[in-house]
Amino acid sequence: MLTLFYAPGTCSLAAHIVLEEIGAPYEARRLDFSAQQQTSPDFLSLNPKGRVPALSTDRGIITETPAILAFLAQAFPASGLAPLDDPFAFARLQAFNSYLCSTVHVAHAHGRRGSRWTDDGAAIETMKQKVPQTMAACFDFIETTMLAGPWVMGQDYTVADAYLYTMAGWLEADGVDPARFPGVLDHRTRMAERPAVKAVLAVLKG
Ligand SMILES: N[C@@H](CCC(=O)N[C@@H](CS)C(=O)NCC(=O)O)C(=O)O
Repeated sequence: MLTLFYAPGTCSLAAHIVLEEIGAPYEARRLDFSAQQQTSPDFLSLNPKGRVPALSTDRGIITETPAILAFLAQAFPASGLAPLDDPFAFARLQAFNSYLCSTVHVAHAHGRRGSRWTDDGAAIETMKQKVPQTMAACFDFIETTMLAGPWVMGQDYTVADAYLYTMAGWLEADGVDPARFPGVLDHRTRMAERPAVKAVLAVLKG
Protein backbone atom coordinates (compact mmCIF):
# COMPACT_ATOMS: atom_id res chain seq x y z
CA MET A 1 0.00 0.00 0.00
CA LEU A 2 1.28 3.44 -0.94
CA THR A 3 0.76 6.43 1.35
CA LEU A 4 1.27 9.97 0.15
CA PHE A 5 1.94 12.69 2.71
CA TYR A 6 0.74 15.95 1.21
CA ALA A 7 -0.32 19.50 1.99
CA PRO A 8 -2.70 21.69 -0.02
CA GLY A 9 -1.11 24.36 -2.22
CA THR A 10 2.24 22.58 -2.40
CA CYS A 11 4.31 20.61 -4.90
CA SER A 12 2.83 17.39 -3.50
CA LEU A 13 -0.06 18.00 -5.92
CA ALA A 14 2.01 16.47 -8.75
CA ALA A 15 2.46 13.11 -7.02
CA HIS A 16 -1.16 13.19 -5.87
CA ILE A 17 -2.42 13.61 -9.46
CA VAL A 18 -0.14 10.84 -10.72
CA LEU A 19 -1.36 8.43 -8.03
CA GLU A 20 -4.91 9.20 -9.07
CA GLU A 21 -4.07 8.74 -12.77
CA ILE A 22 -2.57 5.31 -12.03
CA GLY A 23 -5.70 4.15 -10.25
CA ALA A 24 -3.92 1.81 -7.80
CA PRO A 25 -5.04 1.93 -4.17
CA TYR A 26 -3.27 4.56 -2.06
CA GLU A 27 -3.85 6.55 1.06
CA ALA A 28 -3.42 10.32 1.14
CA ARG A 29 -2.47 11.83 4.51
CA ARG A 30 -2.80 15.59 4.83
CA LEU A 31 -0.32 17.59 6.88
CA ASP A 32 -1.43 20.91 8.35
CA PHE A 33 1.36 23.37 7.60
CA SER A 34 -0.34 26.09 9.69
CA ALA A 35 0.21 23.77 12.66
CA GLN A 36 3.76 22.97 11.46
CA GLN A 37 2.90 19.26 11.24
CA GLN A 38 5.74 18.81 8.75
CA THR A 39 8.17 19.31 11.64
CA SER A 40 6.29 17.16 14.16
CA PRO A 41 8.34 14.33 15.68
CA ASP A 42 5.95 11.78 14.16
CA PHE A 43 6.46 13.05 10.61
CA LEU A 44 10.18 13.68 11.03
CA SER A 45 10.63 10.08 12.11
CA LEU A 46 9.21 9.10 8.69
CA ASN A 47 10.77 11.88 6.65
CA PRO A 48 13.64 13.70 8.36
CA LYS A 49 13.53 16.38 5.63
CA GLY A 50 10.29 17.70 7.10
CA ARG A 51 8.82 18.38 3.69
CA VAL A 52 6.13 17.08 1.38
CA PRO A 53 5.66 15.13 -0.78
CA ALA A 54 6.79 11.94 0.92
CA LEU A 55 5.66 8.60 -0.42
CA SER A 56 5.65 5.66 1.92
CA THR A 57 6.13 2.31 0.15
CA ASP A 58 6.59 -1.24 1.39
CA ARG A 59 10.36 -0.69 0.96
CA GLY A 60 10.54 2.69 2.73
CA ILE A 61 10.00 6.40 2.15
CA ILE A 62 10.69 8.17 -1.14
CA THR A 63 11.12 11.96 -1.23
CA GLU A 64 11.83 14.50 -3.99
CA THR A 65 9.12 14.96 -6.56
CA PRO A 66 11.13 13.83 -9.64
CA ALA A 67 12.10 10.61 -7.82
CA ILE A 68 8.54 9.93 -6.72
CA LEU A 69 7.18 10.56 -10.21
CA ALA A 70 9.79 8.33 -11.86
CA PHE A 71 9.15 5.60 -9.28
CA LEU A 72 5.39 5.68 -9.89
CA ALA A 73 5.83 5.59 -13.67
CA GLN A 74 8.19 2.61 -13.38
CA ALA A 75 6.27 0.74 -10.71
CA PHE A 76 3.08 0.99 -12.76
CA PRO A 77 4.30 0.63 -16.37
CA ALA A 78 0.81 -0.18 -17.67
CA SER A 79 -0.23 3.40 -16.85
CA GLY A 80 2.02 4.58 -19.71
CA LEU A 81 3.05 7.71 -17.81
CA ALA A 82 6.70 7.75 -19.00
CA PRO A 83 8.66 6.55 -22.07
CA LEU A 84 10.22 3.65 -20.14
CA ASP A 85 11.61 1.82 -23.17
CA ASP A 86 13.39 4.86 -24.63
CA PRO A 87 16.44 6.01 -22.60
CA PHE A 88 16.77 9.30 -24.47
CA ALA A 89 13.11 10.25 -24.12
CA PHE A 90 13.18 9.20 -20.45
CA ALA A 91 16.22 11.43 -19.88
CA ARG A 92 14.37 14.35 -21.51
CA LEU A 93 11.46 13.74 -19.18
CA GLN A 94 13.82 13.68 -16.20
CA ALA A 95 15.49 16.88 -17.44
CA PHE A 96 12.13 18.63 -17.49
CA ASN A 97 11.19 17.41 -14.01
CA SER A 98 14.65 18.30 -12.68
CA TYR A 99 14.30 21.82 -14.07
CA LEU A 100 10.99 22.25 -12.27
CA CYS A 101 12.45 20.88 -9.04
CA SER A 102 15.83 22.59 -8.93
CA THR A 103 15.16 25.88 -10.73
CA VAL A 104 11.45 26.76 -10.89
CA HIS A 105 10.56 25.53 -7.41
CA VAL A 106 13.59 27.25 -5.92
CA ALA A 107 12.67 30.54 -7.66
CA HIS A 108 9.17 30.23 -6.18
CA ALA A 109 10.49 29.42 -2.70
CA HIS A 110 12.47 32.65 -2.60
CA GLY A 111 9.13 34.43 -2.18
CA ARG A 112 7.93 32.42 0.80
CA ARG A 113 10.87 30.73 2.40
CA GLY A 114 13.64 33.32 2.08
CA SER A 115 14.81 32.47 5.59
CA ARG A 116 16.23 29.24 4.16
CA TRP A 117 18.95 31.34 2.53
CA THR A 118 19.47 34.34 4.79
CA ASP A 119 18.59 35.80 8.20
CA ASP A 120 18.79 39.35 6.84
CA GLY A 121 15.24 40.79 6.69
CA ALA A 122 16.17 43.25 3.92
CA ALA A 123 17.65 40.44 1.81
CA ILE A 124 14.50 38.36 2.34
CA GLU A 125 12.43 41.29 1.07
CA THR A 126 14.72 41.71 -1.95
CA MET A 127 14.39 38.00 -2.77
CA LYS A 128 10.59 38.31 -2.58
CA GLN A 129 10.60 41.22 -5.01
CA LYS A 130 12.63 39.22 -7.51
CA VAL A 131 10.14 36.32 -7.72
CA PRO A 132 7.85 37.71 -10.48
CA GLN A 133 10.92 38.24 -12.67
CA THR A 134 12.56 34.85 -12.04
CA MET A 135 9.32 32.88 -12.32
CA ALA A 136 8.42 34.67 -15.56
CA ALA A 137 11.89 33.90 -16.95
CA CYS A 138 11.47 30.21 -16.06
CA PHE A 139 8.05 30.01 -17.69
CA ASP A 140 9.25 31.88 -20.74
CA PHE A 141 11.90 29.17 -21.13
CA ILE A 142 9.34 26.40 -20.61
CA GLU A 143 6.93 27.99 -23.10
CA THR A 144 9.46 28.59 -25.85
CA THR A 145 11.88 25.71 -25.38
CA MET A 146 10.62 22.82 -23.30
CA LEU A 147 6.87 22.40 -23.70
CA ALA A 148 6.52 20.34 -26.89
CA GLY A 149 2.73 20.48 -26.89
CA PRO A 150 0.05 19.53 -26.52
CA TRP A 151 1.64 17.76 -23.52
CA VAL A 152 5.10 18.41 -22.13
CA MET A 153 6.66 15.53 -24.08
CA GLY A 154 4.50 15.96 -27.18
CA GLN A 155 1.61 13.65 -28.00
CA ASP A 156 1.98 11.47 -24.90
CA TYR A 157 0.68 12.51 -21.49
CA THR A 158 3.34 11.80 -18.82
CA VAL A 159 4.11 12.44 -15.16
CA ALA A 160 5.76 15.73 -16.25
CA ASP A 161 2.32 17.12 -17.08
CA ALA A 162 1.12 16.77 -13.51
CA TYR A 163 4.29 18.51 -12.32
CA LEU A 164 4.01 21.39 -14.80
CA TYR A 165 0.35 21.85 -13.86
CA THR A 166 1.35 22.10 -10.19
CA MET A 167 3.94 24.83 -10.76
CA ALA A 168 1.86 26.71 -13.34
CA GLY A 169 -0.80 26.99 -10.65
CA TRP A 170 1.56 29.20 -8.63
CA LEU A 171 2.00 31.89 -11.30
CA GLU A 172 -0.69 34.34 -10.18
CA ALA A 173 0.38 34.18 -6.53
CA ASP A 174 3.95 34.79 -7.67
CA GLY A 175 2.90 37.98 -9.46
CA VAL A 176 3.08 36.58 -13.01
CA ASP A 177 0.22 36.92 -15.49
CA PRO A 178 -0.21 33.43 -17.04
CA ALA A 179 -1.66 35.04 -20.20
CA ARG A 180 1.96 35.78 -21.13
CA PHE A 181 2.36 32.03 -21.72
CA PRO A 182 -0.47 30.79 -23.97
CA GLY A 183 0.95 27.26 -24.31
CA VAL A 184 1.25 26.85 -20.55
CA LEU A 185 -2.20 28.35 -20.03
CA ASP A 186 -3.73 25.98 -22.59
CA HIS A 187 -1.94 23.08 -20.87
CA ARG A 188 -3.33 24.20 -17.52
CA THR A 189 -6.87 24.34 -18.93
CA ARG A 190 -6.63 20.85 -20.45
CA MET A 191 -5.14 19.43 -17.24
CA ALA A 192 -8.04 20.85 -15.22
CA GLU A 193 -10.45 18.83 -17.39
CA ARG A 194 -8.83 15.48 -16.55
CA PRO A 195 -10.87 13.32 -14.15
CA ALA A 196 -7.77 12.57 -12.03
CA VAL A 197 -7.07 16.27 -11.55
CA LYS A 198 -10.70 17.00 -10.70
CA ALA A 199 -10.70 14.17 -8.16
CA VAL A 200 -7.57 15.44 -6.40
CA LEU A 201 -8.76 19.06 -6.36
CA ALA A 202 -12.03 17.89 -4.76
CA VAL A 203 -10.03 16.15 -2.00
CA LEU A 204 -7.91 19.27 -1.43
CA LYS A 205 -11.00 21.46 -1.10
CA GLY A 206 -12.68 19.06 1.34
N1 LIG B 1 12.72 19.25 -3.70
C1 LIG B 1 11.55 18.85 -2.99
C2 LIG B 1 10.93 20.09 -2.36
C3 LIG B 1 9.94 19.74 -1.30
C4 LIG B 1 9.42 21.01 -0.63
O1 LIG B 1 10.15 22.00 -0.43
N2 LIG B 1 8.16 20.96 -0.25
C5 LIG B 1 7.57 22.11 0.41
C6 LIG B 1 6.14 22.31 -0.09
S1 LIG B 1 6.10 22.81 -1.81
C7 LIG B 1 7.51 21.85 1.91
O2 LIG B 1 7.20 20.75 2.32
N3 LIG B 1 7.77 22.87 2.71
C8 LIG B 1 7.65 22.76 4.12
C9 LIG B 1 8.62 23.63 4.85
O3 LIG B 1 9.47 24.27 4.22
O4 LIG B 1 8.50 23.68 6.09
C10 LIG B 1 10.56 18.16 -3.93
O5 LIG B 1 10.59 18.45 -5.12
O6 LIG B 1 9.81 17.28 -3.51
